[in-house]
Amino acid sequence: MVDCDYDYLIKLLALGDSGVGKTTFLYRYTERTFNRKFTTTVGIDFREKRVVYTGTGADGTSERNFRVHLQLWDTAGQERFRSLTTAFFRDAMGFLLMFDLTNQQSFLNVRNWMSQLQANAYCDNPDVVLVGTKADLKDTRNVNARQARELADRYGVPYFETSAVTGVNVDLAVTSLLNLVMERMEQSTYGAHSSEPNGSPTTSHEAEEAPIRRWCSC
Ligand SMILES: Nc1nc2c(ncn2[C@@H]2O[C@H](COP(=O)(O)OP(=O)(O)OP(=O)(O)O)[C@@H](O)[C@H]2O)c(=O)[nH]1
Ligand SMILES: [Mg+2]
Repeated sequence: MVDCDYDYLIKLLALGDSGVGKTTFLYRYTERTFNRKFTTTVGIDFREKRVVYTGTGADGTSERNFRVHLQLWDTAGQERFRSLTTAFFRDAMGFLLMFDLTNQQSFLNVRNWMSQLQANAYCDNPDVVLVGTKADLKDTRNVNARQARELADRYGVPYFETSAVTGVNVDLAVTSLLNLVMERMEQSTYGAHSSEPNGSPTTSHEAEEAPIRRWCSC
C-alpha cells in the first residue's frame, strides 16, 4: 500500500564534486547523526523525511500547516556518472549545491555545477542553496568565507557553512531550500490565479504541465 498521508511530495537534489560530503550531509539531516562509513555513491540514491511547512491557505493570507514528504536525491559526484545524474536534475524542485570548505578545487567547480544546473534543471534560475561542508575542520579549511558569500550573492542564492559532524546549519540549509521551493509554488499559484482543488499550491514547472495535478500519485 502506498503511504500518501501528506500534502506535498517535494524533491530536492544534492550535487557537487565527489567527496564533498553529500551522502554524509543527507544522512545527518535524516538520521541526526554523523556516519563516517560511506563509500562513494554509485549513480544515484535517495533518502526521505517528513516535515511540516507553514504556508498560506487558499485565501492567500491565512496561515496553514502542510505535511511535506521530502525526497532527497543524492547524486554521485564522480565524472563517469555525469550523464546519469544530470538527467535527474529536471525532476528536482530545489538543489543543494555543495563544496568542501577544505578543498579549494571543489569550490572552483561550483561554477561548473551551476552551469550544469542551468542547462538541465526545470528552468534556468532554479531554487538553489550553496552549502560549504566540513566546517568542523577548521585547521584544514581552504576556502575563504567572504569569497564563498560573494559567489552566492552573484548567483542570488543563500549560503550556509555546515558540518555533518556537529550538525551545524544542516537543518537550516535544507529548510531554507524548502522555503524557497514552497514560496515559488505559492507565487505561481496566487500570481497565476490557479490552485489545486483543495486550494493548495503547485510548483511553477508542474503548474505549466498540469495545473491541478497533485504530486502524490496515489
Ligand atoms: N570532518 C568531516 N568530514 C566529513 C563531513 N562530511 C563528510 N565528511 C567526510 O568526507 C568524506 C566524503 O563524504 P561523502 O558523503 O561520501 O561524499 P560525497 O559527496 O557523497 O561523495 P560521492 O558519493 O563520491 O559524490 C567521508 O570520509 C566523510 O566522512 C563533515 O561535515 N565533516
Ligand atoms: Mg555520496
